[in-house]
Amino acid sequence: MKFTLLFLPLLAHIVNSQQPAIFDIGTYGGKPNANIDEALLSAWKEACAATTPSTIVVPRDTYLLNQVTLVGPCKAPIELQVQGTIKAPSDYTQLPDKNGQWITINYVDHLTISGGGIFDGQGKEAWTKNDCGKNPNCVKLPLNLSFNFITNSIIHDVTTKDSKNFHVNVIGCKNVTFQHFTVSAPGDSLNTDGLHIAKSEGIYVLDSVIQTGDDCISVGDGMKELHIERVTCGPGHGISVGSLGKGATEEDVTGIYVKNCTFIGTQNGIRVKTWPSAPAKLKITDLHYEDIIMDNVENPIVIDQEYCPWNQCKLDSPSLIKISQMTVKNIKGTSASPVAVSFVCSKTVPCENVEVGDIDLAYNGNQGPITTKCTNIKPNFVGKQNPPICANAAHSS
Ligand SMILES: *[C@@H]1O[C@H](CO)[C@@H](O)[C@H](O)[C@H]1NC(C)=O
Ligand SMILES: *[C@@H]1O[C@H](CO)[C@@H](O)[C@H](O)[C@H]1NC(C)=O
Ligand SMILES: CC(=O)N[C@H]1CO[C@H](CO)[C@@H](O)[C@@H]1O
Repeated sequence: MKFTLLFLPLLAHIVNSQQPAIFDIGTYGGKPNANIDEALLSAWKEACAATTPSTIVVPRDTYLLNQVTLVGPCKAPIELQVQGTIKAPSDYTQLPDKNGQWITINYVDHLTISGGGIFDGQGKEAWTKNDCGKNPNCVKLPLNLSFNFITNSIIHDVTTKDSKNFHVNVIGCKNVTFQHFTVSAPGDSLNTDGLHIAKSEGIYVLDSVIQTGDDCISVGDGMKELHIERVTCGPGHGISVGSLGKGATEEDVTGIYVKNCTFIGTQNGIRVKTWPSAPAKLKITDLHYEDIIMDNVENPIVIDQEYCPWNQCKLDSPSLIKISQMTVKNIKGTSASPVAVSFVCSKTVPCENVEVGDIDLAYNGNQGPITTKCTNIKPNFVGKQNPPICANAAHSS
């Protein structure tokens, strides 16, 4: 009798809170240290068809995965709980679809990815073959995790490691949060951007650590409302809007908020880059950078409208992209090069309404005094600037 009294309320609670149904990949033939492409696809198919919330579990072991595309829409919220490690083949020529990504998730509403596990791209071999910076006909390496048209979703407490190319690609998504998300790859791994986010709206990257060989977060065209808060970057190339302008059909970028972030030993801190001699006439507006710590960052604050790596373009016709409504406030720390701030704006469409306030950056090296570089920009200043910013602006073109 006592027993019943104790447990009735608990049972009622379980029924009421509608525990998600569990779809363990083991049930679908997924075994540790073996390939789980089919098991994961079968589990996804059933979980996605369920009319109540479902959770797919990849248990605390190591599994091998060649390539999967998980497609919605699903009938109810769906969670992919990765507790263990999912490993890519180290030889990327083994991938069934050479133009595809490693794990692609498309058209899902209310997706959760969680579990504390690792997506291991095993990129070490592929990085040695990546010459895409120099060779336009290079072999395109697959992305690790590709999210397309995902809405109202959260990806938290998982790690993506040693991707062969960008770690995460976010396109056409809306209201998606990455939290306690870890990206881990060596500083010398090629083209391994942490998150590349474009053509999306309402994306949040919070409380995350991104260590990689290329951009920590790169923002592509058509991005609206991106909030990056309490993210630590480094090694890597920093948080970058762009490069933009190369494609004639690119869309405007608006509402980028970077707050309470730390950059450790990165090549850049915050950066906006656009191509000269490029067709796109875009606007980049509402960029806000606040409360940021730079720890030994080579180029802490950069606008580069003459971005032209490997001499892939000509500098004679300026970028047609207009940068405006930008604030850069409370940036502290150390620069690893003497140029602490570099604002190189377009001669055709100068930067407008850029507000700079409370900069406190020191240079500890011996390549001369700390300086700033400013062309085609007249920032409004608030608070204190150390070093003085655009002090030589009268001489700039
Ligand atoms: C955004 O997504 C989260 C997570 O699914 C959800 O809780 C929230 O209600 C969504 N916000 C809006 C405005 O739909
Ligand atoms: C954000 O940065 C400000 C200024 O450095 C600091 O006062 C505040 O505590 C930080 N907030 C968080 C949540 O880290
Ligand atoms: C982003 C990325 O490159 N992901 C890698 C993750 O692992 C797969 C497995 O082949 C690699 O192919 C991907 O390149």
